[in-house]
Amino acid sequence: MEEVELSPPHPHEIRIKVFSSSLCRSDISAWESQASSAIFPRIFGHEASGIVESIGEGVTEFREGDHVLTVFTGECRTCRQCTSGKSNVCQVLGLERRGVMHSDQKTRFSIKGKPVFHYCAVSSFSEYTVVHSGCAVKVSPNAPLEKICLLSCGVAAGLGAAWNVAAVSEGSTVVIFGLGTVGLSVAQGARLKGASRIIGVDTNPDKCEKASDNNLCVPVFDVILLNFLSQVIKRITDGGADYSFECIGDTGMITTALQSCCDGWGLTVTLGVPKVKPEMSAHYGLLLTGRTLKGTIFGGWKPKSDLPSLVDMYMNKEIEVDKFITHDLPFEDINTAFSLMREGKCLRCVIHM
Ligand code: COD
Ligand code: ZN
Repeated sequence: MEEVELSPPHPHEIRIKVFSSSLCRSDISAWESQASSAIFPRIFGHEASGIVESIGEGVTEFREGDHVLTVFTGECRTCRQCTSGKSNVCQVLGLERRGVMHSDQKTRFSIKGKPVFHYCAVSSFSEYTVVHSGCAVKVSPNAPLEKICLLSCGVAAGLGAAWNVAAVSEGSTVVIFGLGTVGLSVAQGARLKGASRIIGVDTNPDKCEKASDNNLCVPVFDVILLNFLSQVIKRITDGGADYSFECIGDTGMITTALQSCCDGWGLTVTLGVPKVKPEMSAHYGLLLTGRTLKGTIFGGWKPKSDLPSLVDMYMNKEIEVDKFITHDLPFEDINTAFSLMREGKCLRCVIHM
């Protein structure tokens, strides 16, 4: 824990009093990944809710006191991607990887004049943060901020992968690799679209148990099956699933996911952010026989356009969020959240500022 200085919001930025921020696997992956070693010190956290504390010049859509969700991949609403109707990968405010603000490539945090870098343009493991106004979205003031923070990344990413990216159809078979919050949210999305069979694979028996307790999928504990995983899945799904999802963050599993779906129309969606080895390989025959591999960030949702309605769906009890919260922790115990996730003992830890 350190005292950090935070500048007022620059033009088109807002300063947010963070209310709650849940820990997502990619906070840990980015911390441990070799690729980001140059961007320290930095403040992680990107799955958060808060209240607007002040607004910069030119900001018209937010007012002090507005309830917001942060958005780790922004939406400018004017670039080629945003206006295409086909993509949520904004060219202006998309995923920020260098730890600086989109507008001037500088940081708003500092310690004794030395820059402290941002993460994914959000940095919510802090009492206050400054974000571009395109990297936050106003939500209903009636929604509980300590729950809906999960919609700012994990739960929405999983639901969107099933609904927007795969468009899971009624009666279909689905295999999900990795039963963390992201994988279980894919399962929830698939179930709501009427998938007839949802098989979940995880190496951690506790995660399998949580998945079956929540009645989200039929779990398979993959250590037992080791190298035969895709063969076993092919057998139990009559030649392969209609859809498979990689929610582990292991590029090696993309091959297994492709092998586990069927010839002709099998679709593999990969959501994981890998910690090591970003390259992937697969036999070309898997694609020649009609499979498709799709990647997605944030489940294809356009955050500003789509998140308010996901919050409303939660308020109307059409989607579940609460069951993914296994721990609530005060900010001073944030390191416990990191340990719990590293040890595979939690789904989401919500950290309260
Ligand atoms: N086989 C099966 N399961 C495995 C294996 C394996 N070889 N290795 C690990 N697992 C399991 C773990 O036991 C764990 O249960 C699960 O995989 C991963 O879950 P969590 O809880 O660690 O992680 P999540 O659910 O928070 O996130 C996982 C992703 C890997 C998908 C992560 O990259 C992510 O958060 N993506 C979010 C989507 C996105 O767009 N992110 C961009 C910035 S956040
Ligand atoms: Zn995340």
